[in-house]
Order: sequence, then C-alpha cells, then structure tokens
Amino acid sequence: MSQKFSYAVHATDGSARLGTISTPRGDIRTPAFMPVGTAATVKAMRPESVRETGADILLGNTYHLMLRPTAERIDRLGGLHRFMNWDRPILTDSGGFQVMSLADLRKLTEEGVTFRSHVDGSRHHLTPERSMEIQKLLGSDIVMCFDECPALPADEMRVAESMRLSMRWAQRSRDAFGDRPGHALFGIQQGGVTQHLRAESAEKLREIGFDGYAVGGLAVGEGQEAMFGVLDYACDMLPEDRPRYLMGVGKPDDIVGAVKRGIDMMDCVLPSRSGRTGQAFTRRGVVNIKNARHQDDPRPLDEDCTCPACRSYSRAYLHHVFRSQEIISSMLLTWHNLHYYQELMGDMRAAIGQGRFAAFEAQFHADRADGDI
Ligand code: PRF
Ligand code: ZN
Repeated sequence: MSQKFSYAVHATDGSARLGTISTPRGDIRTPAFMPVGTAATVKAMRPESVRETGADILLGNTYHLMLRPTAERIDRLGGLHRFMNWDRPILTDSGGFQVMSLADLRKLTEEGVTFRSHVDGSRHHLTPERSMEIQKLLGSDIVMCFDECPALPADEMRVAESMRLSMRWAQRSRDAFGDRPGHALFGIQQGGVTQHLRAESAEKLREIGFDGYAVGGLAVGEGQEAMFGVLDYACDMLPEDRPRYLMGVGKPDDIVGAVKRGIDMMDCVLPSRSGRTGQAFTRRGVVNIKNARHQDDPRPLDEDCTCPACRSYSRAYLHHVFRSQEIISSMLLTWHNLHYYQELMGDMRAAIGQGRFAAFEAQFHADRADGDI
C-alpha cells in the first residue's frame, strides 16, 4: 500500500475529469461523492453498509466532534476510524462553517472564533491552529483549512474582507499542519460570486501550496445558475494536478453540473437527510414516500435500483413504515439514496472514461421529471 497521498487524472472529457486519489487508507475514485458522517456516524447506516453503496471516503466534522465526544477522547480511543469502525479515508471539515451556521453567540476576530455550543451552551474557541490540532487528534486523512464562509447575498466589501481573512487563516493552517506524510491538507477558495475575488483567493492558495483545493462559499443561497457561473471560471483558477472539492453540494443535477465543470469531490447531507424525511432520489426524479398514492403500491421505489430497499420492499411498505415513524424507514431510504448517489458517480466516471459525458448529461436530464414521480 502506498504511504503517500497522491492524485492522478486518467481521462478528461471537456472539463470533466476521471481520476484516483491514493491514500494509505485506500483509493478514492473521482469524481467522488462523500457521504456525511457528522457525529462519527452516517445516520441510520452501519459503515459496512455505507461501503456497500460504493463510498470510498466519508466526511466528518470538527465542530460536532470537538463538542461531543471531544477530539481528545476520540484520540484516546484510537482515532476516528477505529472509533466509528470505518478504516477507509475520512475527510474532516475544519469547523468554521459549522460554527457560523449552528453555534450560538459567535464572536469572530483575527485570531479565530469564540462561540457557545448548540449542545449545552458551553464556551469554545476555534482558531486555525486548534482546528489543525483537532483534525490531527481525529486522525483525519484529508484535513480542511480553517476558513470563514459568508452567507450570500453579501456586499462585495464584506465578501472581500472575509476572503482575505480566510487566506490569512489558510497560511496559519498550512504552518500549523506541518509535514504529515500520508495526510493531506486542502485549501479553500472563497470570494463569493465575484470573479476577481475568486482569482485573488486562488492565487493566494497556490502561493501557499496545498495537496488539494476546495471551492468554498457556494451553495449558500446564490442559486444554481450563479453557482455554475462561478464554477465556469473557478476550476480553471486551481492547479490542474490537484483534486478540486466543491463543499456542501448538492442535489443530483448540481452534482452533474459541477462534475461537468471540473469538480472531483463533493459532499452533502441531502441523500442521508432526505432518507430520514421520506424523500427518495431516482433516475426519474424525486419520490415523496409519505404521499398517500403509495399506500397500495406493490412496486419497488425504483424498478431499476438494486439496493436492499428496492430489492425487497414495496412502496406500500416504505410508505407504511415512514408514516409509522419506524426506524427501518430511515435505514432503507438512506441506503437507497446513498446507493443512488454512488451509482450516479459511477455512471459519470464511466462516461468520462469513454468520452461520452455530454450524452450522459443529456440522458440524465431527459430521464427526469420535475416534481413528484
Ligand atoms: N467552508 C467550509 N465548509 C463548508 C463550506 C465552506 O465554504 C461550505 C459552503 N457550501 C460547505 N461546507 N469549511
Ligand atoms: Zn433503491
């Protein structure tokens, strides 16, 4: 097994790229979708089941784990992989984004951010240095820089100042991370929807030098058209020989559009969260299983799907267990959704490898109905 972190592109089709990220904990086939395991679990799924859906890597969260059960406790128990029984790669987000969306009484300074826990109200402090320390204690394979992500719309002055703060924090993250063979540190581009700010951010990150580059600050209320508009130029600003990660995206059509524009990695709570709220993703569109029209339907959720929910259960059963708030409802729908997302990634990888991504994309859109199916 290779002891180093590396990335290789095998094929390109337009801006879309087929590749592999190699890590000591295994390979990540790209474009990759990373299921979200915020609190050391992909909710409603055992890790071996997550693997069966085709996931090569999971995402974990500094913010949640530092509050509970704490990074020091996870370290004492042998690290996050052992703690949660997932021995493949884990990418951890750095905490700043989650502090801004979840914590109470936040105070942002040059040094970092002080906040109160959304769990028990206790006071905490996060800095680039502390975020690097926590991600090291967790044993994360891909560590994210500590950054700040302004909610959009925001005026350009505010976005520029925030981006420059994130770039100073990126340098401090790089310095604190040091040299850790086999582990990677990713920079995070900010700059909102303003091209020259994205360019300034990318230039700064390239100057510092990272193992991979994330596009941050998108999917925060700007809409798909604006997000694609940014991706049309943002990917070209980042080094060609490093993976590009679009943070917190997204719906299936967001993912297809991002891959088309040169994104290699993504994460989103959507497939797992929707599994718990009764929404199932299929090639033909979204199924809302709580809808009464499924109550007598003996057909599977998706005739073409090979996941356990579709192989062994009817829409009528899935409707019943959802309405009854049975735990198996979350388990089956989450499994189906993660399976669907991983199959989508596999289909895109195959299409890029065979130089038919445009045809794949046309078929993807032709198959889908708007609204419920
Ligand atoms: N920064 C970090 N995590 C993130 C984001 C970001 O900008 C986003 C934006 N969609 C999601 N998660 N650190
Ligand atoms: Zn299924």
